[in-house]
Amino acid sequence: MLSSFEGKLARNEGDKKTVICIEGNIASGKTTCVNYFEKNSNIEVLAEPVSKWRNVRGHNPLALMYQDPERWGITLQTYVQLTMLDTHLATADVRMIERSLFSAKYIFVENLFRSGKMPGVDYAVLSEWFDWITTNICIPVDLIVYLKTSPQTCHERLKQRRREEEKVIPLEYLESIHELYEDWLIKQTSSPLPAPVLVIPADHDLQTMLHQYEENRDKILAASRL
Ligand code: DCM
Ligand code: MG
Repeated sequence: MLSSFEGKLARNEGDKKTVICIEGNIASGKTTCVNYFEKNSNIEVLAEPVSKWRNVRGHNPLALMYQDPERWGITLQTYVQLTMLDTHLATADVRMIERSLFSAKYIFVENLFRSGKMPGVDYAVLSEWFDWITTNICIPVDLIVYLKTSPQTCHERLKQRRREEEKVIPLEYLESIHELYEDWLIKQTSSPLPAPVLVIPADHDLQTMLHQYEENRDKILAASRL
C-alpha cells in the first residue's frame, strides 16, 4: 500500500531536505552500500521498492517483464515510476535512496525502448508521465553516488544472489545498462543530471567496498550540509 499521496506532496514543498541517490547497474552492490549507511550514520535509508515490483496485489510485474518485455515492460515501468515517486516523497530530512525516479526513466525505460523491446506508444505514454511528474512535483536530489562496476562483475554477483526473476538476464543486458549509466553519469552526454556525481569504483570484494564507504562517508554525508 502506498501512503497518502496528498499528504506527502504537501510536505515535500517548502522545507529543505537532503537526498542522496545510490546508482549503479543491476547487482552492483547498491543494497550493501545503503545497508552500510543505515548502520553507520543517522540518515534514513530507503531501499529500492523491489519487493513491491515482485508482488503487487498478488502479481509479479518484475518476472513478467523479464519473460516478455514487449508486453509487460510498460506495466513494470509504470509501477516502478509510481513507487519511486512515493520513495522520493518520503518524509525524513536527510535520506539515502537506492536508485531514483530519474534512472528508472533514463536507464531502464530508455533501454527497453532502444533495444526495440518497448513499443513507441508505451515509451511516449511513460515519457508524458515522467515529464508531467518532474515539471509539477519538486523532486530534489543533492548527490548521486555512482557505484561503477564492470558488467562482468555484475553478472557474477547476479548469479550469486539468485533472484528467481533475474535468471534470464544475459551479460549483454548488463552491458547495455552499463553503457546508459556511463553516458548519463560519466560522459554526461545523454539525459540531464539532477545533482553532482560522486564515483566509487565498485568491482572490489566486500571488505574493500566497506572500507571505501568508510573513506567516503564524510564526503557523502556532507551533501546534507550543501
Ligand atoms: N529494474 C527494472 N527497472 C527499473 C529498476 C529496476 O527492471 N526501473 C529491475 C532490475 C533488477 C531489479 O529491478 O532486476 C532491481 O535490482 P537491483 O537491486 O540490482 O537494482
Ligand atoms: Mg538492490
